[in-house]
Amino acid sequence: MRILHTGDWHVGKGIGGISRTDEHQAVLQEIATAAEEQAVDLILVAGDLFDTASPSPEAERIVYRALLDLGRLAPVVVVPGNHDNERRLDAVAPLFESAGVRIRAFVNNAAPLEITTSSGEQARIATIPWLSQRHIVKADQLMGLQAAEHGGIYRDRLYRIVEALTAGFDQSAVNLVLAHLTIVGALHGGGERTAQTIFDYTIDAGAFPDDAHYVALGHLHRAQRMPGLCPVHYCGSPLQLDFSDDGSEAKQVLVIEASESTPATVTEVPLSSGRRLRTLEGTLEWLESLRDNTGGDLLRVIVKEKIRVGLADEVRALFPHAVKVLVRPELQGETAARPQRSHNAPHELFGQYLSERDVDDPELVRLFGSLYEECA
Ligand SMILES: [Mn+2]
Repeated sequence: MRILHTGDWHVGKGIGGISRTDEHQAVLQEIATAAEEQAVDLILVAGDLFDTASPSPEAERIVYRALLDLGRLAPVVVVPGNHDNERRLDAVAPLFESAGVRIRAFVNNAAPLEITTSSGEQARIATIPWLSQRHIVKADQLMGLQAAEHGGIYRDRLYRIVEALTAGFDQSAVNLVLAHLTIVGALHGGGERTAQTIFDYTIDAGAFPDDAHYVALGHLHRAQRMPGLCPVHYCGSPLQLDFSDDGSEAKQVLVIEASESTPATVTEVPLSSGRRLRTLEGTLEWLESLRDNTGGDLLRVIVKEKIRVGLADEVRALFPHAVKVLVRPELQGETAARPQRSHNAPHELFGQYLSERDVDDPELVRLFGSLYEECA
């Protein structure tokens, strides 16, 4: 059985006010092409299809189109991520069912999904959508598990849910887990919500049993294998979503080959539709030397110059497609202890302010002086 693992699409996410709709459409098309070329029997989508809980109609159109395209190639199984609105996905689940797409929005019983592929092989899939602290107790109760009486923490509960969902794994099927969660020790790729990847919300990769053929994870945007008793993989996001993703890791989907009696082999299939997100940093002279070298990249430009009025505009003129221009960001937004200022005249205060910010612009000082004269 060949299985395609993707997730963390984040459709609807732009960057610095620039839409990435075209890239999302292209990369989802590329994923469908990969699924077709690899002749996969099953497709797993590991959450964060959307970037927000109330996506635009455009984002919905792109995601629904992609799911329908994938559903024509092989059975598709979807769990919501922390960015998705699970109730909204649950609402359209019956419509997608008829198109070969199973959306498993909630943990509401201990039965894994059983799918017979077109080649007649059996897949058994334990599905675990993103479970917030708020919802995990409810999921626990719905499954009839013995909730810890007091102070049971997220990790313990999630552990028990994994245990219950995988209890039926045996030799009669390819046993899979599809989940949106954080594993202890996993590396961020960029663009994740920090509040939802903190320590309390993590579980150990060892929670997944050795009779699982493969664990398909979403949530972290960097593709990586986690050490566990069975193959546990994040597929990563298909686009670089944030400048904190330095682009050093290739974007990809994973294709898994497994049978009831053989362990999984995992192959990376690279994706190339996304534009590269790059950070350029240096003096104006250095940046000028790079201006014809940036292709279609989405740029963050960090300028290392003494600050003066119009500097950022000069840089924007050099790089009309720059998403962000930051002039000496290390000097911005500082709230450290400030010097005593209460007895200084306005022009002295302004002078102090400029020198703290490493601004060297006599014209600005002159302008301040004349404006102050006018108002005083
Ligand atoms: Mn995500």
